[in-house]
Amino acid sequence: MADCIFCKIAAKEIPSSLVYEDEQVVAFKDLEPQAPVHVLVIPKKHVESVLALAEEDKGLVSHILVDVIPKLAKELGVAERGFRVVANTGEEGGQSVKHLHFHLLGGRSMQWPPG
Ligand code: DGP
Repeated sequence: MADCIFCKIAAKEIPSSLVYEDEQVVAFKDLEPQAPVHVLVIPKKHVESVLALAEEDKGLVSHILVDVIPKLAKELGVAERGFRVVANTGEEGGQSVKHLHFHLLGGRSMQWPPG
């Protein structure tokens, strides 16, 4: 989608620190890391948010949550101690980039409730 920064990252039109890529997904380091490990996992296809997911995206979401995030958590060394997966959605959810993304955060103790 034109003017979507994450579409441009997925298309390699703007640089990022890529940590993973396959046909459906890319993962890259967050520009403003909030934890020692802070990676964003995004679909290559433009989907605005969790709310915009459709029936046809079930396989994509399951690929991200079942295959990609656990694999990355292990590779990045946070699987054993624990980590957090966050999909900020909409204005009050704190979503600033309108392209679906899953934050994978780890390497420190997380607090609850979130801010
Ligand atoms: P959210 O607030 O949930 O929409 O998270 C968006 C995240 O995206 C935020 O943590 C900062 C990150 N981000 C924004 N622009 C860029 C960029 O151009 N490159 C990278 N690597 N991260 C970005």
